[in-house]
Amino acid sequence: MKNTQNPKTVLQILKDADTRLSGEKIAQELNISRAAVWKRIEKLRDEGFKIDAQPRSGYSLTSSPDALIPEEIESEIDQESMFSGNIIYYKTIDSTNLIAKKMAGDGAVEGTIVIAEEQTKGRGRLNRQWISPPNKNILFSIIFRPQILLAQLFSLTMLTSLSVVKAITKSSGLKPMIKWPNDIYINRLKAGGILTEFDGEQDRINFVVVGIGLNVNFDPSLSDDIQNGATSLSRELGKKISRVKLLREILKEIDKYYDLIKIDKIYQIHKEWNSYSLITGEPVRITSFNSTEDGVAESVDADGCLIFRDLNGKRKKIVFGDVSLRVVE
Ligand code: BTX
Repeated sequence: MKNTQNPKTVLQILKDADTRLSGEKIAQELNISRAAVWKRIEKLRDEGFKIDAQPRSGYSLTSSPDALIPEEIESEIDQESMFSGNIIYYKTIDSTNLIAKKMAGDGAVEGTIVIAEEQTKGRGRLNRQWISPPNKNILFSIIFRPQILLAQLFSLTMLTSLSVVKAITKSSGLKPMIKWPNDIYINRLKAGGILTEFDGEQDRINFVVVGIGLNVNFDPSLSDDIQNGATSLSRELGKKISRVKLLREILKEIDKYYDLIKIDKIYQIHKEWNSYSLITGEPVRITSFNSTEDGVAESVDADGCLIFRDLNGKRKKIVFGDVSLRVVE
C-alpha cells in the first residue's frame, strides 16, 4: 500500500517534538547535513516562525505565524492530493489569477495553486476590484485541466463554492450560503467570492483557473473601500481563526469534489450546491447592463443558469456572466 503521509520536514519534526532537538538529530532523521538544517531553520525564522536555539540542547519551536506558507499547508495534506507539491506562495503579487493563468499557459500541472498574502490588482467579476488587506484573508487560485465540455464549466465554480462553504461549516460552525453565481455569504452578508476564468476553444478546455477570495480575519466594515453588506468569518464569530487550518480544509473538500467531476458525477455537486443556495425561492432583482428586472429565483440548473420567474409569471433562463443579482428584502 502506498504511504500517503508526506515526507517529514524540519518544521514537522520541530512540531512533533516534545523536547529540544539538536541540529545533529534533525539532520540524521532527514538524512541531510547539519548546514542544511541550519539553512532551513533560518528560512523558517524569516517566514515568521519563532525557533529558540540553545548551544547544547538544540532547537525548539516556540510559535508559528498564521501565514499561508506551503510547508504549513502541506504538512497535513494527503500526499495523493492533487495539490501536494504544487503550492506556490507569494507575500505580494498583482493577482493570483493572473499568475495562475500565466503558469497554466506555460504548462503548469493540474492542481497547482497560487496563494498570496496580498494582491495589488485583486479582481472580481467584470473587472471589479477585490479588496483584501495583507495577511488577514485567504486569496488563492487553482489550475484545473478538466475533461469536461465547455457547457459544464460552471461545475468548477460550483465545486469550489461548495468546498468553501463545507470547510467553513466544519471548521467554524457558521452557516455559510452560496449566492449565485459566485459569492459566499454568511448571515446574509458577503464574505467571499470566486472568479473563474478559462482558456479553450470550441469544446476543448485547455485550463480553468478558479480564484477564491475569502474574508477571514478582517473587518470589512472598517474599510472605506467596501460598501456595507460585507463580512468576514472573524466578524461573525467574534474571534480570529486559523487561516492555515481553514485553507487545508478547503483544499481537502476540493480534492473530494473534484474526484466526482472526474467520474462524471457533476449532478451530485449540483444537488448539494443547491442545498446551500441563498437565493432559491427568494425575490431578487437582476441587473444586466442597463436593464433591471424583479422576480423570483426558482433554481439554478446544472449548467449554472438561473431559472427566474418574472413578475408576470414568465419563466426565464439567465446565463451568469452578464448579470448582477441582489436579493430584495
Ligand atoms: P465580484 O465581482 O462578485 O465582487 C466584487 C465586488 O465585491 C466589488 O465590486 C466590491 O463591491 C465587493 N468587494 C470587494 N472586495 C470585497 C471583500 N473583500 N469582501 C466583500 N466584498 C468585496 C467576486 O467578484 C470574485 C472575487 C475573487 C477574488 C479572488 S482573490 C484570489 C483571486 N485573484 C484575483 O485577482 N481574484 C481572485
